Amino acid sequence: MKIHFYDEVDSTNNVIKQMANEGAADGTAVVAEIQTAGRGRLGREWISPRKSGIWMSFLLRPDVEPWSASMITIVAAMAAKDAIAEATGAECLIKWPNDLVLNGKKICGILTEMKTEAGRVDYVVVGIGINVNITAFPKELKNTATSLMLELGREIDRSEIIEAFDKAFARYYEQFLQTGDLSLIKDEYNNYLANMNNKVKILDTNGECTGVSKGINERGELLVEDEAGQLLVVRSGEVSVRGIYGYV
Ligand code: BT5
Repeated sequence: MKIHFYDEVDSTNNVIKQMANEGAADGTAVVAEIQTAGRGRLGREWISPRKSGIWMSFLLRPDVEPWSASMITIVAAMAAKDAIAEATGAECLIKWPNDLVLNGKKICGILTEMKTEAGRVDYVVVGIGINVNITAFPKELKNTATSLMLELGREIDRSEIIEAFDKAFARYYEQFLQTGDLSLIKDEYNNYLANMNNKVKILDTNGECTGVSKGINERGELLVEDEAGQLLVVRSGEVSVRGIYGYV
């Protein structure tokens, strides 16, 4: 990755998109100290206070079909999990598809966006937010969000995590490109999946249902066994999956 450092941006995903439209190369990355309009999925807000997190996006130009680009979120989640473990020793769990959790609270979120042209991927932007040295969250996030500092009780060097992420992502992304899917990654992902073999609730625009999480398949879809013993295939997108006892 070739990283460009910024002080303040609206959203690092926006900065990378602009660079992509101007012809930036695969592997271009942006890190900012603060985001004034950090985004989650579906236009939700991502709070990104100054100097206390990793607010980072990078550009990929894989030669893949649009449907497979969402798998890159899974690739990035694995890399972020490894990076945090390597730099701090903390073992996060993955909340499918795009969150990392530590001690039951969200510590990292991933926002993957793409541009297509003539049925092919023109580019993919992967945005990662890791709460590193945040000391307090707004009231509405207190029960669901946390930071490495709050969990580990010490200040963490952000650059070590970025460096470890760069290496881990290169390794997993290579595996993804080699097969065009997640067949080399899914078993390890499932080892770290929150609620694996537990009851989960799937919420989408049509309502909700419950079943037992059986982990992801090689396309990154979540398999959930319903009460009748049928396997449902849940695609990422406008769904969220929760354990039945709360946020995770
Ligand atoms: C995500 O969305 O989790 C994706 C977050 C991606 C953020 C990165 S930072 C760099 C890049 N630039 C951007 O503008 N974005 C990316 P989602 O699953 O929709 O979760 C959003 C929800 O998480 C919000 O509605 C809040 O409830 C909660 N939230 C907001 N800020 C948070 C934080 N810092 N830590 C934990 N939870 C947060």
